[in-house]
Amino acid sequence: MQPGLRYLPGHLGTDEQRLLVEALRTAVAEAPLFIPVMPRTGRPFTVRMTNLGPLGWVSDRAGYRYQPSHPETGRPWPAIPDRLLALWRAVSGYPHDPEACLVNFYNGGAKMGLHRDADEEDLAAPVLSVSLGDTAVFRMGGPERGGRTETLKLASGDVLVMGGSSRLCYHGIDRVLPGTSTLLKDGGRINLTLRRVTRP
Ligand code: MD6
Ligand code: FE
Repeated sequence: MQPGLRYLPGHLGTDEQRLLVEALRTAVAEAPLFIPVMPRTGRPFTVRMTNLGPLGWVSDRAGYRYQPSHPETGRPWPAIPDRLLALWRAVSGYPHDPEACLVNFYNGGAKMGLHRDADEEDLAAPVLSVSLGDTAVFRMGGPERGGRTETLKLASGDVLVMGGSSRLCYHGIDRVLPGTSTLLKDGGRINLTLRRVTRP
């Protein structure tokens, strides 16, 4: 494993996972999932997204960026639930709160190509990821595209902290394994990534 990568399997119990899903349902009613498109080409992502917090990550033909409002409703993103802030304070090792929580929803054949999370000004803060629902095959590489990679299965309740020298490593989701969790009534997977965006 890359230095600075911390994998906390089963960190969240099933009751905590259910409460998080409940909070997310409320948030998604206010800030609906949307289908982002790739910069320049306009090719749609296979995941659907929304955000929580003062800033949200979006991708459209103009590029990747953080912005304070939902691209379709124009309304501010809903707040990050307290239980997610508590998780960040407990495990991030970073003294300031996150400003963005990206919500990715995978169903059907959704996946996420290899990428780096590099749109944040504050790269000293880790990115904290929470997996809910069906298990995903997560691919982790190194700092260069095309290097050696390894896979890790991320199950419901697993937490991954990408900090230190892993913070800018390539990673992605090869696929989601259907029927591996009963947390979400209609199946699929939710991934939450908590990020500090600005330098405090
Ligand atoms: C996912 N995760 O698990 C995609 N990014 O669906 C990410 O892209 C990610 O897990 C930064 C840090 C941790 C992650
Ligand atoms: Fe990422």
